[in-house]
Amino acid sequence: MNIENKLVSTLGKSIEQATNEELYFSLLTITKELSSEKEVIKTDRKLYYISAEFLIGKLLSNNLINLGIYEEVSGLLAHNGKNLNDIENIEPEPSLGNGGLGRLASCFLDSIATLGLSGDGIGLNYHFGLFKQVFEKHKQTETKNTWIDTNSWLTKTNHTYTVNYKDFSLQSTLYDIDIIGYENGINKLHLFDVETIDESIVKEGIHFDKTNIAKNLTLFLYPDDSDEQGHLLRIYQQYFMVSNGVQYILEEAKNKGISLHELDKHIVIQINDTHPTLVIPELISRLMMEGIHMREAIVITSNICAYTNHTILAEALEKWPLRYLQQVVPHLVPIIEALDTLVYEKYHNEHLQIIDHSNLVHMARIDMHTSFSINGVAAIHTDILKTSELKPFYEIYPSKFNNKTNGITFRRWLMHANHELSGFITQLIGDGWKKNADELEKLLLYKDNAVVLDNLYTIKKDKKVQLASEIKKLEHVDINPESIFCIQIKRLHEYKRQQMNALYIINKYLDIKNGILPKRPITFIFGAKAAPAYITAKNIIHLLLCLQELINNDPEVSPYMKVIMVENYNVTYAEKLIPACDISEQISLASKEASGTGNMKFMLNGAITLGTNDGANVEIAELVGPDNIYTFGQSSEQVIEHYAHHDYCSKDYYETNPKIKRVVDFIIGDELAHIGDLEALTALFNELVNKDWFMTLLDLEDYIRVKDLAILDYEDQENWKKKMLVNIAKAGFFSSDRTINDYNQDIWKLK
Ligand code: 26V
Repeated sequence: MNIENKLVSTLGKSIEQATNEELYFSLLTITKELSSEKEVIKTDRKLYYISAEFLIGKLLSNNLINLGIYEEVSGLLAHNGKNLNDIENIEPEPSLGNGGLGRLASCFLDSIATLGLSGDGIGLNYHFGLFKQVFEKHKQTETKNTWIDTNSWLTKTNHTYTVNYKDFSLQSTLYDIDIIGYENGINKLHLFDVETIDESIVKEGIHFDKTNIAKNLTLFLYPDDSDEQGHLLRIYQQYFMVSNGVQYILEEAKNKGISLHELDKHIVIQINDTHPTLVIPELISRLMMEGIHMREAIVITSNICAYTNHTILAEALEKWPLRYLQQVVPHLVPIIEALDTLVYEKYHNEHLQIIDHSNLVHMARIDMHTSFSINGVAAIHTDILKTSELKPFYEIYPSKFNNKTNGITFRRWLMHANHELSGFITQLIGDGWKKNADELEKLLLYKDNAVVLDNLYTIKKDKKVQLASEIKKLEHVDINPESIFCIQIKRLHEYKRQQMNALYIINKYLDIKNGILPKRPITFIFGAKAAPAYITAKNIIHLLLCLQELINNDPEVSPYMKVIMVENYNVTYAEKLIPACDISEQISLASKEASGTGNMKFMLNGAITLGTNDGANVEIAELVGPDNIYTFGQSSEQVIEHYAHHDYCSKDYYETNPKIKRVVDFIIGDELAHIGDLEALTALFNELVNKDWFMTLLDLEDYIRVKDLAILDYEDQENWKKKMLVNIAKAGFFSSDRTINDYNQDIWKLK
């Protein structure tokens, strides 16, 4: 049956007569049906990618693209007076992730299936996801993000397992989402849930009774952990994920007739950061229940598990008090202790111990001792892991360490997010780049072709116009598509230094007030969620929203600059913001951003990076060359030295540099005090002047200098267009197909 007939028969009416909602649900049903007819991918070995986050984004368009029917469906709809974009608006976006780590996991699933590798995701089915961000009185508040309809991408399976905790057991339900490879077969994303979940216990905002595990387990991703109950709930969640995962994996292996003694020949488990670490003792424990001796179970598990590190921030490397584990999963404690004893017997070195002298269990250390691969996510990040953060481990396990520079799926971040650019590229160089991203380099042939360069610029302009209308609709702010769009979108964190961008904005505002006008208006766009308990991050959002109010309503200033912090930044918003960006803000304190992946998405869409020498920015700079990127700030070596010698003092910068003092003082000046909450602004001011752990003031002057330069260079349009082209042409390296190929060659060896 062709698609039109299928659609009409599912709708029970003509396409013309159907509402967008009816069309969305019919397309969902048909897409699920078509994917169920696809072959499940099989390779010699199978990968399980286990992760607390899968930030999948909306799936309709992507699935249509990967099924190869996007054009047909959008054409059919258009023919009947409907618009696929409007239909997509109906689809709710799940927030099953927080940021880069979760989005990376989703890009990986796309590439794994596209490359025809057998690899499933394992995670949790959070009913309200992370949270939905709502701005009230220039502050972030949180509410639940409902995304599960009766008809959704989830398919209930009949797999169910019992998960045993100390005092009770829970029964799981497994929901699957098909992961459709681009012009290939399918894999699965397995999301476990608990039958007894009770959505009605969420009262105000995101508050709920944290003690009732049977009712609350899968309500939220990263529930508040500012108290002991919150910590325990995280462990309950993590164990639920891994125990179900292991039971599923073992069931599948047994069904294939695999001997558990040889399990390591057939499967590999990639552990995405430390949240799934308990998969290690759980697998050992279950192998032992099957009659395998502990020593052998440890060896098999170590040969199966591989660990990816995504951060060097100490506070993000999980350490659980042993007594919490005793309270939640006492049966795993003897195994963790046994692993710890093995380390002690071999090394006698406290820096390597899994359980430290204050009885904290270092989750990453379990991963590193009991796996065959430890990887960082960008070249500089892996180097820092080896030479400083994880040095003692590198010394004992040098051959386990390897780098896998992150990547992004071009299906979502170019073909879907930017049909115009994607089509134009294909027109120029054919569509080989869709499967072999390196072919984008062919674009370099057009570096001096004025017509091509003009077309690129026109497409960028079109995307800016589209974004402006979206921002008008959603944020009720007018922005000028002729202005330069500087965009910083990512989780709110001090190390990412949104506050430094805010100080630049203050500087520009004061300049304009003093009659120093930019040649062309500038639009500063932000999108970011702050962890609900992270006060400084919330204060930075407050500052940005106050600046937005002040600047956009000042008739003297607003013709020259605007500030917009978009509400509830998510994948869908990113898909609209990224193609419209001129200057991509990647301004983390060097050494702190493991990789970044937004930087790659912007580059691919023809934005120019303004960044520090951090994470994947370093590799972007190597690829495009110094003329096609703006870098500034102190190096990671310098920053690491500052931390080692405790010699950075923000107050010195504040007191000795009048330019810096001027902008920092503005935070607590009258203008903002009229708009915002002086207490919150003062707290932020104090943080910057007296602490500034992530060294905002260290790089501020250089940031202002280089950003001003970039803004000036934008006026040399002919050159700017060339920079755009070079960035797109050199982005091929950042395809997640390349990353996954590397994982497969070096770690997974699936076929
Ligand atoms: C850690 C924790 C600790 C407990 C509280 C909740 C929570 C939430 C997330 C995390 C880990 C964050 C790690 C992360 O997202 N890292 C990002 O990974 C990206 C993909 O590799 C990388 O591009 C980013 O640079 C890195 O920040």
